[in-house]
Amino acid sequence: MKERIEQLRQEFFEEVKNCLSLDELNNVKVKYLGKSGQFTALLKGLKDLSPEDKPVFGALLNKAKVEMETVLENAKAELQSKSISDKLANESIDITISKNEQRVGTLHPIQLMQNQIIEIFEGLGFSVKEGPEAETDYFNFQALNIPSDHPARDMQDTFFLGKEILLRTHTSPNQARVMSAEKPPLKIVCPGKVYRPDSDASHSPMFHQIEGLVVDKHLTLCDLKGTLETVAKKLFGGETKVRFRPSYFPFTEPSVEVDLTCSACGGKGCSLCKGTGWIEVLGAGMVHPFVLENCGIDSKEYNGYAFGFGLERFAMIKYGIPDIRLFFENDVNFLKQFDKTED
Ligand code: 2NM
Repeated sequence: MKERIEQLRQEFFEEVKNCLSLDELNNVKVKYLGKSGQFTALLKGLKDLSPEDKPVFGALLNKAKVEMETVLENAKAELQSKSISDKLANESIDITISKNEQRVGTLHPIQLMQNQIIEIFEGLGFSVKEGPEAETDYFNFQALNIPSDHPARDMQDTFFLGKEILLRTHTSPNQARVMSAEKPPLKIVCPGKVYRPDSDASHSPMFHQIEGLVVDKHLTLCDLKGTLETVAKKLFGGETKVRFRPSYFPFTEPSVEVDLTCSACGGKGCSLCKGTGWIEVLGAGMVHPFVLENCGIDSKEYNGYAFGFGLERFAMIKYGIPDIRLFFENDVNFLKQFDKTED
């Protein structure tokens, strides 16, 4: 009996030592210590021993059992920690792999600016009218009272596509088209691309304008100023003030340059406004009676006001962009700054 206990014990230790996994270890446990295990059989045989032998072998069996269970527990703990460190070694995560990113395109900052401005004008009752970018000499110049010796009509200042056809230099020709086709009262804004052979940090050969036109009875410069002030406050903040300075355009009389209080310093004076507290942002005036008459509107019954501005200039002021060429370089790092979904 004693030899048998010792033999099983040795075999058990040997098998436990050779176990490479928790499953294998469990099999060994069942083989020796399970219900029908070999060591369990010895325990069951105790009852058949003589009363003298019982306590002797009982004590030996118990000692061996405690030992075997301890060895089993230790082996189990060892295999568990080995399985965790194996996992850590084999299942590394490659943090350099690029995520499967699907970038969605965004609206261009000029388009965002245009949408914002159009929404404000629509709220004031203006409707949006678009027209051709290749325009006739008549609508681009003649109808707008631009004389034949005006510098804009020079080859150097306009992209001519033919003798009578050119890339529009402003969006006003579209307003002349609307005035010629529809009856007053009119309240329209014309957004779109315009073209002038100019190129430096503040001029691009193609840029975007929005021009507004209201034709009705008894309009005054005050109506013009009120409209522009409302739009300026919505765009640049409620503190914004509007200032008119006398100017000249062939298609308006009187004509004004319009300044807004500088949105960067609030009118105190800074580098953006060159210390003046004001920024020139648009041109405007009362529509010249000749222009109304050219478009078939009776200038004794109706008058009008009009204004025009460049979207790039507005966006440069609003977002502090130093060079107009940034809008047209298609640099994703520049463009995505305006993408609200990236925030
Ligand atoms: C400006 C400045 C002043 C203007 C005039 C007209 C029209 F068609 F009614 F004659 N449209 N836009 C206008 C007037 C545009 O842009 C600087």
